Order: sequence, then structure tokens, then C-alpha cells
Amino acid sequence: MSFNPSLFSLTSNSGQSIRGERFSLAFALLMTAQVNSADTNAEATALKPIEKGAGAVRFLDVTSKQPFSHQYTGGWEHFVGGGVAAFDCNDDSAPDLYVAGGESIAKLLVNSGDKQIRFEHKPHSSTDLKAVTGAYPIDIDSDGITDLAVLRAGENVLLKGKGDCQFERANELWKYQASDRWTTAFSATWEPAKPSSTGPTMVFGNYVDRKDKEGPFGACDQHELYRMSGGVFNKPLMLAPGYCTLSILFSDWKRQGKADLRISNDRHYYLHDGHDQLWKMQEEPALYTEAEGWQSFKIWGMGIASRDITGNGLPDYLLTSMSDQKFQVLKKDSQNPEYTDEAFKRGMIAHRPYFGDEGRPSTAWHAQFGDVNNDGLDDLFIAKGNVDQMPGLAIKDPNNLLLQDTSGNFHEVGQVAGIADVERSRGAALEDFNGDGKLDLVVVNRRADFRIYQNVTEEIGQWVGIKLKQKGANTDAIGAWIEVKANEKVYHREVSIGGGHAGGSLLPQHFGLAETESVKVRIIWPDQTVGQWREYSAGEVWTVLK
Ligand SMILES: [Ca+2]
Ligand SMILES: [Ca+2]
Ligand SMILES: [Ca+2]
Ligand SMILES: [Ca+2]
Repeated sequence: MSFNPSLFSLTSNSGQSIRGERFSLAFALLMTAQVNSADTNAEATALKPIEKGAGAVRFLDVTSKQPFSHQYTGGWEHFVGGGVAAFDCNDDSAPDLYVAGGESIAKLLVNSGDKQIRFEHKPHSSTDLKAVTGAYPIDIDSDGITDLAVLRAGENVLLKGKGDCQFERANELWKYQASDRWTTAFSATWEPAKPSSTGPTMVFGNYVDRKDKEGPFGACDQHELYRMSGGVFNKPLMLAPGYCTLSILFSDWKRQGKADLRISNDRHYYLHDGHDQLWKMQEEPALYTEAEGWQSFKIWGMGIASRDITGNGLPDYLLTSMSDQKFQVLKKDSQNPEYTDEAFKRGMIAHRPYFGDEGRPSTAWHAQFGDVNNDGLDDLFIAKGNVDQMPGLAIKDPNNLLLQDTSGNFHEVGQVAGIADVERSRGAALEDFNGDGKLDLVVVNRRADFRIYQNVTEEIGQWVGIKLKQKGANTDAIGAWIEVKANEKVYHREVSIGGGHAGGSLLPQHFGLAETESVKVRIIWPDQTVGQWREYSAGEVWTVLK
């Protein structure tokens, strides 16, 4: 195993230092409206889209400037999926992409690194795979080069990164025994109970069992958990029952020093018996029960976004669905997985199109938090789109961009910000693709063009990027917590792999800072070692090493 020594110096990437005036958002007041919510009482209040002030947030659609086009295509097996992985495959700090194509080939898109965002398809037989539903970046063999877990309707593929955006199939090398399932979800962790382990614990979440002749309804497949020993994967342990998941996430929900596995499930196929699940990770994983505080709930679970929005140092979870989204916040001081749903209260419910004459509810997929105006408050992107032609749900279903205000409430700005695509969106990545400190956006669409939006917001705050690297196993410090002191508060950020809809990012963590010019940063590493507070200047990406 070789390691790139250049990773082990404290570096600041040459990100351009930008200065922004702090701007205050003049939010429109609430207007009363009727909302279809199973979880809220009849007296409902909907948030009016912002038209003033927040109009400062602007994205430019640069799709037509790209030397390629791409669509997520196919029949029933590709009604779901359509994820994108964002990571850096050639170590030039410009994030690259691997985009699912369904019946079309998946594409590795290499970033030019220019200020004007531009990706180029790098064709190769190892990456131009068909039947891909999604992908997640992960350094499986801890050699400092990011690998890919590629999810498919059919055999999943592990691609070993070779550097310079070259990949080779590694199922055989790592003895990864893939099955012929319909995989739609992925998450990975490094389990602390396995100190001698050099590899990740990976779970592939499977959707409907296509071989069940009684299916598809009530024919949800099981999930496969792989642990590594001696550099190769063991035979998978099956996690059952499965309830047709579309998103799973290893997350340390109560800061116990290890992650458990949250599974969001699609009630469309499990019909009666299913619900969302939380697996307690141990040698033989076990489901949290109602007696342990896990409250059973049923949604059309499509995606998970996690972030500490409430500021209590614990992760909160946004779960996408049809109609209402969920936003789960752990009950105060609870040691059990007991959550309160605050989606409605905080304006994150996003249950139907916010323009047009559609009265029908929305269908939501990938969701991701990120501070698009660098005012120190994380905002929320949600990809929307009809499954295919479901008549009970909106056909022209615009994607959401919800800006957070200082009270922790969210307000729709998708249309004025220029990201309100009404195509059938699925996966997405909200990341800084041109290194200017402004989060950009890419969106995968089913039977419509893959979209690339450059964040061109002019009035924008300061920012900092934090990237973690550690020696030995788990090079990207998955399971670490980053703490950033700025704006008289502490931001807590869990570093994880999983969630989203069929895709995720492995990139520096972006923090919006408003006017703050320098921050103090401390890392709680995956082994629970607590680092020192160190000062970093804003406007750059910093690598913190252990
Ligand atoms: Ca790159
Ligand atoms: Ca690797
Ligand atoms: Ca913000
Ligand atoms: Ca940018």
C-alpha cells in the first residue's frame, strides 16, 4: 500500500480569496394557506416565496457551454436512481463527477478547473457502464486515491482509483461478491469496534426483488452488509427485512462514537408492513425497536440529507418523500432515537410546486444542505420530479432552493435563483466546482438533460473549506466531526458517506461564514481523539491532518 506523501503537509489550495459584504435578507412574511400535511393540525401556514432581498442569490445555467450532454434514461428499473458522485479523481482540487445513465452509459466527467465551469466526458470501458443507478466516492483500500462504489440494476461494481482519473474494476481484487440485485442506496463507515480492520463496512441498499414473481408490490429486497478483513471483503451479511429503500446513511445520531444505519423506505412498494428503520451497528446488527424509542413512520422515502441545523451538536435529518418532506430533530436530552418532525414549523415541507398551476403534490428525491450565499446559515436544495407519468402527482415539478433565515426557517427562492427546472430531477450535488467559494449545483434528470448551474451570486459572505486526511485506514476520516467557531457560534459537521439519492460527495466541507475573516477549527477524529483548536483564514480550502 503506498500513500501519496504530498497529502501529508498542511496545505492551502490556491482558492481565490474573495471578500463579500454581509447582506441581510429581507424576508417576506408568512401567508396563510391550506397545506396537505398528515403531521400538522388543520390550521396550516405556508411560507410565501421570497421575492426581495434573497433575489441576490443567482445561479447561471451553464449546461449549453459543456462539450457533452447526458440523460438518465431507461424503463421501470430507472424510474428511480439517477445519482451523481462528486469527488476529485486527479488531485487538482477541481471536483470531478461520475453520473449515472440508466440504459445510457454512465459518464466520468473531468473538471477543466476553469473559472467558467466546464466538464469533459473521459471515455473508458471501466467507467462507461450501463444499468448504473448511482455511485458513491470512497477510498476503500486507504491508498489516498478515491475509489467508487457503483450501484446498478444488476451487478454492482467497485472501481479502484488509479490516479489521473483512471479506474479499474476491483470486484475480484477485493473479493467483493456482488449479486444481481436492483441496488439504489449505499452507505459506508469504519467501525470502531474493529480496530485492526483496514477497510470500510459497506451496505448496499436494494429496492424491489425483480425475481419475485408475486412482485413488485410487497416484494422488497434485503440489503447486503460487507465487512473487510485482510484487505478483502467477507461474504455479505443480509439485513432483513428490507422495505424498498432509496436512501441509507451511517450516522452517529447521538454522538456515541460510532454510527448506526438509518434506512429510508418507499411505501409505494412495501405497501403495509414496512416503515423507516434504524439499525444498531454491532457484530450482528439489530433494529431499534419502539421500546427503544424508535417511532415507526411511513413515507415514500427517496433521499436523506443530514446536517446540524438546530445547532445542538447532533445531526438532524431531512427525509424526502412524495408531498411532505420530514425534518427530524432528536428530542431534547434523549438517549433514544426519538425524533420530532420540524419540517412544517421550519418551512421545509416543500410539498407541491411553488409556481405554475399544479395543485398536485411533489415528488422529491436528492436533498442536500449547503450555504449558497455564505451568510453562515445552511440552505437546502431538493430535486423534484414525477416518477414517470404518475397522474396523482405534479408533472412539472420545480426543484427547490430553500434559504435559511436567522430564525432557522426556510424560504423558497428556486425561481428567482434560476434553478427551478421542471424536468424529472433525481440526483444532484451542491458543491463548489470552480473554486471561488460559491456552491454550484449539478442535477441529474430522467429523460432530460443533466444540468450544471454556476453560482454567480454577487453579494456573498466569506467561506472556508475543510478537508480531513489521516494516515492508515480511513484516509478521509469518515465518522469525524468538524467544529468551526465563527459568528459567535460553533458549527458541528459530521463527515459521512451515504444518504442523498443514489449519489454523494467526497470533497472539502464548505462552511459559509458571513463577515468572519478567520475561524477556529477543531476536529473530533473517528477514533474520538480531539484535536486542538487552530486558526484558519477564510477564503481558502485547508487540509487538516492527523
Ligand atoms: Ca479534479
Ligand atoms: Ca483507493
Ligand atoms: Ca445561507
Ligand atoms: Ca463555485
